[in-house]
Amino acid sequence: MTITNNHPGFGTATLEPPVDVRRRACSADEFSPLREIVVGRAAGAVIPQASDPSAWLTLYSHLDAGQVAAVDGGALPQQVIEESEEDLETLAETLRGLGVVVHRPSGVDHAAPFSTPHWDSASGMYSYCPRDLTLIVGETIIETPSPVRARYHELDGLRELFRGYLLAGSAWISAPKPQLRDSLYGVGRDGLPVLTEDEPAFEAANVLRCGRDLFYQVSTSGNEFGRIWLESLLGPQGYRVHPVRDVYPHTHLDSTISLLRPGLVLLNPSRVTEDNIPGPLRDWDRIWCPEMRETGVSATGQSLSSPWLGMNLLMVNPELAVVDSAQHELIAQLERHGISVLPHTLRHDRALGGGFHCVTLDTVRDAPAGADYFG
Ligand code: DAV
Repeated sequence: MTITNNHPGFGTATLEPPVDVRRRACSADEFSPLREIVVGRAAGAVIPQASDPSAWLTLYSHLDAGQVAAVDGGALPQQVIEESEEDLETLAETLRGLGVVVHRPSGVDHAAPFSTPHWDSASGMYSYCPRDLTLIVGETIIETPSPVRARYHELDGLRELFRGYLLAGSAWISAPKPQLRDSLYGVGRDGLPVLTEDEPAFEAANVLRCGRDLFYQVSTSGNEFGRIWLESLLGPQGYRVHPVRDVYPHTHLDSTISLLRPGLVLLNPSRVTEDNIPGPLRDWDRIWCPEMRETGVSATGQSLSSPWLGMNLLMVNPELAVVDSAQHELIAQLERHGISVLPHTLRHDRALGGGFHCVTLDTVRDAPAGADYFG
């Protein structure tokens, strides 16, 4: 679609999507055949200072105040950035080779400090995990209200792309801008940080999509208020938002549950039990994820994620997955269930806190929006 604005005195402005945006965003689940995707970038990544309560809460929520005081943020070693860029480009090449249109975030200066009337942030964070902050539900692009202060401007890197999808016919909305005041961050009796219910706050990676049904994990990166907001938006459109509580308290859902295809789910046996498995998934066949092969946390000596990042896989279609090449047992299990695997590596996945699901954002999949997989 080309739109021309001929306002007198302002010359002519033509609104056109970027050349690689030819259709609207449309992505309704985690497994239908992939057509377009964003692959993240490591360049410019900065780890937020843990002295910020929102960074403590979402990056180091397993550490108490004493332990987190010893953690350093800041720019990552150049080698980590370069090797991660190589690995992401290899992933992008593989996907292109399968006919998938690959978008990349544009450059953002994540090192720049910024502030609001309520707080200062010493830096931004990164464009490594496009999954984290944008939730695509059918043809609607939803910018989610991350509780992390350093991530406030992160979606600048996807703005050009979303502008293109809007011109191509997608809806593009943002949740109420969170204020992220100090009162959003508390400390529990165990000395670990908690997200309060001050305002709606959640990250897109707290959510898994499955047609008409969405699973929303209540955790340090998503509160009940955020779930209520999402439900207020999607409920009237016929979606069901299922809360996932008491399964995993730290951040995202995608190293705990992976939806592989209709009727088949991969579950993290250290977190999911017969008692807490989300109701709609009870009738699905399960693969209990085998023990992860420990891949280490690389040059930084610090980790933003658990070893279970190995189950953070990307489904290309219901018969094909991109999986960490080190996870031989998981790969064998998937193959036994008829899923072929493209083994890939992200050498610094744990240092940067993102596996193949995290470092991608599937913007177009061939799936009927609103399909009912549980009806
Ligand atoms: O298991 O450490 C990682 C989630 C990444 N999106 C974990 C959570």
